Amino acid sequence: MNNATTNTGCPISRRTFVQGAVATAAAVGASGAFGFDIAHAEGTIDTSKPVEKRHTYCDMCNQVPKCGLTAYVQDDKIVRVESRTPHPTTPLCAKGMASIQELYDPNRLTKPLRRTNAKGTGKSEWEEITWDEAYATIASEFNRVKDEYGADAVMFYCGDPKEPRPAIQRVATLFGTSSYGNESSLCSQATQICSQLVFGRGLVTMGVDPTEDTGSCTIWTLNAAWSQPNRHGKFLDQKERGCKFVVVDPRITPTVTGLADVHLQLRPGTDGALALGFINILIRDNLIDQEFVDEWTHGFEGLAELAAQYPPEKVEEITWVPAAKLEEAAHLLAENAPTTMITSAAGMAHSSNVGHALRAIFMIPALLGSIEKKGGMLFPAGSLPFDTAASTTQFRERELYAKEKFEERRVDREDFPVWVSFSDHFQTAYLPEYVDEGKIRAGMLIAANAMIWPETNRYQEALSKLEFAAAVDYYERPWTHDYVDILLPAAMCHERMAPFAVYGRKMILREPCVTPAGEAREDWQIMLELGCALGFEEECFGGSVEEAIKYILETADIGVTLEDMRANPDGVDVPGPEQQENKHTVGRIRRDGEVGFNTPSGKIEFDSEVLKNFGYEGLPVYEEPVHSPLNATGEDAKYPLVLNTGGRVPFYTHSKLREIPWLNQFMPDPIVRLHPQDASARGINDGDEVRIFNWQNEVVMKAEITNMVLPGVIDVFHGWSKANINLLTTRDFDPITGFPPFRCGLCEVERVS
Ligand SMILES: Nc1nc2c(c(=O)[nH]1)N[C@H]1C(S)=C(S)[C@@H](COP(=O)(O)OP(=O)(O)OC[C@H]3O[C@@H](n4cnc5c(=O)[nH]c(N)nc54)[C@H](O)[C@@H]3O)O[C@H]1N2
Ligand SMILES: Nc1nc2c(c(=O)[nH]1)N[C@H]1C(S)=C(S)[C@@H](COP(=O)(O)OP(=O)(O)OC[C@H]3O[C@@H](n4cnc5c(=O)[nH]c(N)nc54)[C@H](O)[C@@H]3O)O[C@H]1N2
Ligand SMILES: [Mo]
Repeated sequence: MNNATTNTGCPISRRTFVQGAVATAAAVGASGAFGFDIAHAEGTIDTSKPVEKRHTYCDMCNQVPKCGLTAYVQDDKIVRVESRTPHPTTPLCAKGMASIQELYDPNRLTKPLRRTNAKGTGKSEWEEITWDEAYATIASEFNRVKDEYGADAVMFYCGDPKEPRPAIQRVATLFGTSSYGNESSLCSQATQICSQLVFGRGLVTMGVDPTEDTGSCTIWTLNAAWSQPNRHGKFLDQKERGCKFVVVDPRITPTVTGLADVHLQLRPGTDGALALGFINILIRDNLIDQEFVDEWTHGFEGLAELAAQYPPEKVEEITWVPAAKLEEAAHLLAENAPTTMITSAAGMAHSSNVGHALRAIFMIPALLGSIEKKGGMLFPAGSLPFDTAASTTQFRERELYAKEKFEERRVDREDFPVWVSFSDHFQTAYLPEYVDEGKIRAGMLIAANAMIWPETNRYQEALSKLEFAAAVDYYERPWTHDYVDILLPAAMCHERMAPFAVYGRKMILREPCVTPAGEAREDWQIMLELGCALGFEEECFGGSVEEAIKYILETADIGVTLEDMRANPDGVDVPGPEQQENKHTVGRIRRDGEVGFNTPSGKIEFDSEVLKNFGYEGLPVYEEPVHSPLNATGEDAKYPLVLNTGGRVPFYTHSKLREIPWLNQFMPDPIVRLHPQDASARGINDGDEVRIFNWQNEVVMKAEITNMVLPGVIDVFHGWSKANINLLTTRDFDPITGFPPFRCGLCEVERVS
């Protein structure tokens, strides 16, 4: 199928635009014109009493833009929230504004609970217990499993929330287990690994946003308008200044309509072929920076041979992107080199061939000589010594991890050796297998959600088979907590201190704005107290979060103390080195101080020596998604629609926030977006109930008919407990990264009569 005629000028459906606009209006109303009205909370601002303004940062989207939030506090209660200004990331989106409704939701967990009926046998029943009882039970179960099977049989796991992670990793390492995992197993780590393979350095530490020097920016997946709104604002500023944008996305999103000079609307999962198409044109038309390529890259001849097999016409057949559009995009990038940069995100990483596809994408700016150039892809120099959740390697006990050779014992060693080389947390893809093989027998699940894995039922089964599991969350989530023995209440962002925030070279302390609800405690406190119960009283600072932060500041060794941060609530600026171009030419990129890049060849690797060493193909070969509509045979031929899942919506984060009145009004029910052609071929009208099914399972949702999606592709948001689309996604993991193909499965849709 060729969509040259169908994807031109189709506006996004009016309904979708209106939804976004209303979400914004509600957020403004929440703090502005309509005053205070929290559906769940009691009270409004009592003007006869003093109101104190306190500051924190929001974590409603689990991410790390850490948008500034100002809380108005009366009698230890937050009565209003608004954006903190000035602040490095502002303003708050609709989710941040609505955070007050989650904070005061009467359904929040407020007491530690112990199960009184059998796991996974219907509705959970619980009894209240004290924190001391909870810690004592967890410690005794973990120590029992450790004594019988070794520490690695105890898993510590954290979901998408980043804030709790340093404390979890510290306690896991002190306890002695190499089985620490987190949701990066299907989020950002594929990008990190592919960037490491090509450049010898992870992309998070690279300047992945356009700057005022950038001539062209390719947004290869990423719908920041909905997934990171204040980052989108920065893209819009660059657009206004004159930066040109290419957007690669199968859907017509607000990011596309707001930014794209060229939109490449590809079939999901075909990014690798599209990237080779770019490379083909750049080489064919002599648009590459031959001098840079000769001096600083490795494997060019092989790459050129591979790309020669992907002329634009063939790429059109595979990807459905019109050849003329691909030509236009490739030339636009070349015209702006070396101030050409590419940014990417999870959207395209969810495919069974991401390990090669993402590498091919990263090779494009390298061919154009845009690496280590201002306005291109510049590795920052001299970053502060903190990770995304503001902790140091000393705090996370990385020395102990290395000294005790945890890496050699990791459960994922055999399955994902490349992953193991670049990640100090295990790839959770084969968790069900590890449980079945007896390698993992107990678990501590912080901010975990079983519904995020493909074939969710396999993971729920695995959790229920654990000899013992405890979870920490804001809410009881039956789809996960029906399989645990103990459930602990977590304090929300407005109620906690750790971690502080780091924005470039600015550090801002967080202090709790109010006392936590009921007996809820913040994740760091819970982990440190558990660490004490496990016998690490001194290493866990007697359970004190404040002492932990002092230790982090001490080990960062940058001369900033807790007192300094308290004295400067708007932030402490730490002076740093100037940005510098071409650092690879003066030995400032490689760890050993030699010139070049931190790869085995010392160069940017088109042909990966690391991959070849592990027996993989070194060049970025293209492979069709495991279940593809092209030449489908057998069972696959019965399911002609591409199943594209997980495209973010502005008002929900994964499975979260469905309970928030200010947010759930915009999408009260799960919807599936279908192109008008596919809908009419199946007699489906807008708003009809439809069955989405494949060989694995089925779910029921409402149809939304829209030109936002390509014909032949359907779009479904994940995280609905009443219609979990991950019952239909498959465990066909990418062999290099272990990532699942959330974005490119197969299915059929029919009307529920
Ligand atoms: N089909 C499909 N599946 C996907 C994706 C997709 O695109 N398509 N995307 C994948 C990606 S990129 C990701 S990151 C994952 C998301 O994976 P998860 O993070 O596992 O998803 P959430 O639904 O946000 O679940 C977080 C849970 O933690 C709780 N929680 C939130 N914040 C905190 C906190 O600070 N402390 C504690 N103790 N609890 C907290 C919430 O109440 C919720 O129950 O989903 C993945 N799954
Ligand atoms: N409101 C909200 N914000 C969030 C989240 C949330 O749940 N809700 N989740 C957070 C998390 S954990 C993450 S990882 C980020 C994700 O951030 P984004 O990557 O921006 O999120 P998505 O909307 O999942 O994907 C971006 C785009 O990728 C496109 N896409 C889908 N399949 C393909 C493909 O095969 N190839 C290409 N090139 N593009 C494809 C989709 O159409 C979508 O428009 O968002 C974060 N921000
Ligand atoms: Mo993610």
